[in-house]
Amino acid sequence: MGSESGDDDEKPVHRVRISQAFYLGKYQVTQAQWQAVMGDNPSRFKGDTLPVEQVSWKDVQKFTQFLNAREGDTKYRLPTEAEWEYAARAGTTTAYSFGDDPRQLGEYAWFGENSGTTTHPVGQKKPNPWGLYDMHGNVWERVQDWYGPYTAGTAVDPAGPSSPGSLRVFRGGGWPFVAGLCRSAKRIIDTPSIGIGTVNLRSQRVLLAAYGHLRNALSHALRRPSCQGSEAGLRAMPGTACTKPLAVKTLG
Ligand SMILES: [Ca+2]
Repeated sequence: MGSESGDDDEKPVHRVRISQAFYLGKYQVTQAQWQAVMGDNPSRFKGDTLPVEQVSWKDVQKFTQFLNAREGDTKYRLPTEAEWEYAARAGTTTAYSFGDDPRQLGEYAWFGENSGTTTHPVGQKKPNPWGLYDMHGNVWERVQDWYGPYTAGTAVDPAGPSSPGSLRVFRGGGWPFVAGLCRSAKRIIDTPSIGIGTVNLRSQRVLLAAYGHLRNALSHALRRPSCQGSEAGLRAMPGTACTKPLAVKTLG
């Protein structure tokens, strides 16, 4: 996890073990899905198949609470930052999941050079090696952790600072960003001042992780006329199973 050639807060590169299997949304949560669960749509750029944005970390907690309540379970949550990077890298150690050459980024991501200063429907660009879309662009993704420094040595299921902080972190590139800000290891700090006058920097997506049979659960939860055909399309990551832990996987 992390990058020695990246920014200071991406160091030190360290090994991470993700001990429990989990499912992750193949696509960003769309506005139709958000609307079906929450009954509102705060997004700046409107469209059923566009990723939802303008949602706070607390908004996302409510979203997952509602989903969990429907299922009578606790399986839905945001991924941790480590889980996010594990999924984004998909076994790679390069700057992007397709390699190190930013000239290829346009094949995989909507970012500053090709977005036309707007978000785009989910899943239009090439996925990463594990079939996850928009991991390098379109809109940012929220993670569950507080923002904090990395430490050396192997970490098992790291979940960020143990005590509450004041900052969250975004991952996963975005439509206004230059290529260097869309790398797998890049961390964007969510400070209260970032969003002022810079609406794009408030854009983020919801990418849910869950334990258990998320595909069926979320499909069931979102099966409404308003979002037919736009269910999350969740998939298990290769090598994972919902009933047993992952084999040891490492990053960086
Ligand atoms: Ca993204």
